[in-house]
Amino acid sequence: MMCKNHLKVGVVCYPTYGGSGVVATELGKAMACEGHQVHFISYKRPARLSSFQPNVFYHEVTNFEYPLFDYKPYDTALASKIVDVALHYELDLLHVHYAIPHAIIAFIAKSILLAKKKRLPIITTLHGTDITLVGLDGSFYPVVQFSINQSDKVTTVSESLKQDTIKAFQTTRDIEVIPNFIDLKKFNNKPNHALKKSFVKEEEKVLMHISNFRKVKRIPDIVKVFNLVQQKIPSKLLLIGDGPERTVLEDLCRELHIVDKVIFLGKQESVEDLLRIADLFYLTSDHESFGLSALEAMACGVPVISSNIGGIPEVNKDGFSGFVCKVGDIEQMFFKSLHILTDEATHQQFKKQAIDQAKKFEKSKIVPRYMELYLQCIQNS
Ligand code: GMT
Repeated sequence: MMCKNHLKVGVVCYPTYGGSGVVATELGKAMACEGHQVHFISYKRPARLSSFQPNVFYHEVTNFEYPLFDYKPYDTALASKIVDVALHYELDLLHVHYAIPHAIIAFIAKSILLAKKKRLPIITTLHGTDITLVGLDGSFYPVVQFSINQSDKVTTVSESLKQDTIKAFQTTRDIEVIPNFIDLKKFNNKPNHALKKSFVKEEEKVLMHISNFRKVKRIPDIVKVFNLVQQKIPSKLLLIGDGPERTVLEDLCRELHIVDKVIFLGKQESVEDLLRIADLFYLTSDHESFGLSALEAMACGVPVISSNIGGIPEVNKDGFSGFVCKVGDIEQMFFKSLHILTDEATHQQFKKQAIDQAKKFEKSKIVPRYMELYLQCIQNS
């Protein structure tokens, strides 16, 4: 198996707007560029898999309608699809992203395949809330713990998430830290004055946040910081994405009388175009295993004001690519924003350093680490 030049890899991920799906898709596409055959298995075509690429296959998990099912048994359908794809395409391994429910479904599929005399090693990549939030809930905990221990290889996207996993799940598996990565050809600081002019006047700054607007992101903190900043520096806040917190945010903007200065852009495909027009990016979460959006901003030359939680300090270097502040400390975030924005030379220095920091996570440095792991996994199975 080791001397095979090209692997056949199955990838299970969430197709939705979110970091774990982005990492899974970009990794799969990078592997396909190297000539490996990559089979994505999900309930919807992943967001960043819209255009055709050779060696990339997509297998949709369809749900069986039956009046008895109040809850459609997606997990069973997913396991069956994995078994079918693994047998039909002779997969060498399966890489599942986000533990719930993918790791346990992978284990079930692997067991079924073993009964059919087919080996399928499993790599599970833990992305964050599958461990720090959802996985800790009693309704999932024993299954998550078991499925992590049953995976052939386990990776986390930061050292912080590795420590959280060991602490919370007392896992017996070795965990390898492989951080999120960035394509610096796609995410760069090429200016787009025309696009910037469509949002702000010449003298105005653009502050930005991108996420799925979940509570964990603490976006009201960003609005409150912006409210203070805009009283000192002419600026606008661009909020990109959508999710359960949207109405809370709209209400807050009305309450603070800043509706004309906060622009909600909804979900966007090419975030790199928008990031390039930003002067400062915010990621103020109270749980964050890595913070891919912060890395994307830094790669576009945008300094980051972030919280100090989870894996964020491994990405955003305090005083270099931006500032790392205490969760919920609006005043500190406000002062750090002013420090960067009020002096042009300081701003330019931070912009350059943000790119330097992002270079540490260049795709070409990180993707080969997954490849190495794939080969080890196949060799040991
Ligand atoms: O951050 C999100 O809301 C999406 C979430 C996901 O599971 O898709 O992202 C997680 O995985 C990303 C990719 O590894 C990380 O960069 C994010 O930090 C992590 N989110 C959290 O831990 C909250």
